[in-house]
Amino acid sequence: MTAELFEKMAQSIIDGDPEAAVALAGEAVAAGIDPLKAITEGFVIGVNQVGEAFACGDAFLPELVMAGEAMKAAVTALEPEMERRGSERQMLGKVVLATVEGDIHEIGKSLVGTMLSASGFQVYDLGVDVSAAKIIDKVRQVNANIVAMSALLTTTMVKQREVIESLEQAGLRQTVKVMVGGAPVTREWVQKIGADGYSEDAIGAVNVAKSLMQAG
Ligand code: B1M
Repeated sequence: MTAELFEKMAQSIIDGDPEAAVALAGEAVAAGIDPLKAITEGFVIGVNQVGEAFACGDAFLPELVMAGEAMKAAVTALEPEMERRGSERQMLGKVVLATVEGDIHEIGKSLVGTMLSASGFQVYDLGVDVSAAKIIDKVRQVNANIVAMSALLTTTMVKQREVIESLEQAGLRQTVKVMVGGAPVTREWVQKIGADGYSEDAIGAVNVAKSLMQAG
């Protein structure tokens, strides 16, 4: 039953059908299925399939766009339930979150933001294609504890390093922790750019953010 629902979820993304995706998200919530499980075991399977097809030339940009739209609609529909399930309500810390400059992939970044805020962090989500200057302004404005940056392209990962360098130049690097993520990001990259934390997924991002707060 759940397996069948997950298959339909993946198919709704492959079909690029936001209405179907939202309806299936609603079914999952009504059935008491963990929304994050619905995303990772249902919808993400579909978006990965479209991504793979795109990479080998079996799918084209319109399909990628439609899959992205359907994926975004599904995650948006599941957000209230993810927020509702977040049990810890105390304020754990302030996080400035963004997808780096030149990169418009927003779904994973937003999922990380939802999980962080459901877990008790105050999240300032600056959106996508965000410059280092904007990130620094926000860090100053809200006195952030953590800068969290997503990058989905090998060509935009370098912007994560640029933000770290800008934080250093602005004299803020000692006061703020930096965590990074996104499909091309690896542990080696994290070490190379001198970030403080990294996670492969949204749940892991919450654990990393918590441990960075404890590290002081
Ligand atoms: Co793009 N795209 N895309 N795309 N796209 C990828 C990333 C790609 C791998 C597809 C492929 O070729 N197989 C490829 C990148 C290749 C590379 O650089 N190595 C690619 C490309 C090439 C492009 C364009 C250049 C295509 C073109 O125009 N020719 C273009 C670039 C535009 C730009 O940014 N300047 C482009 C555009 C798009 C769309 C706009 C059409 C759309 C995005 C829509 C949107 O976001 N609103 C899109 C999509 C949908 C994808 C794929 C298919 C799916 C991405 C996604 O949403 N995944 C993607 C292939 C793939 O990843 N399978 C692909 C689901 C999401 C939940 O996962 O974002 O990985 P993800 O986030 C995860 C983790 O990475 C992690 O947690 C999340 C949840 O588990 N995570 C963090 C993410 N951020 C984190 C931060 C953290 C911690 C964890 O701490 C701070």
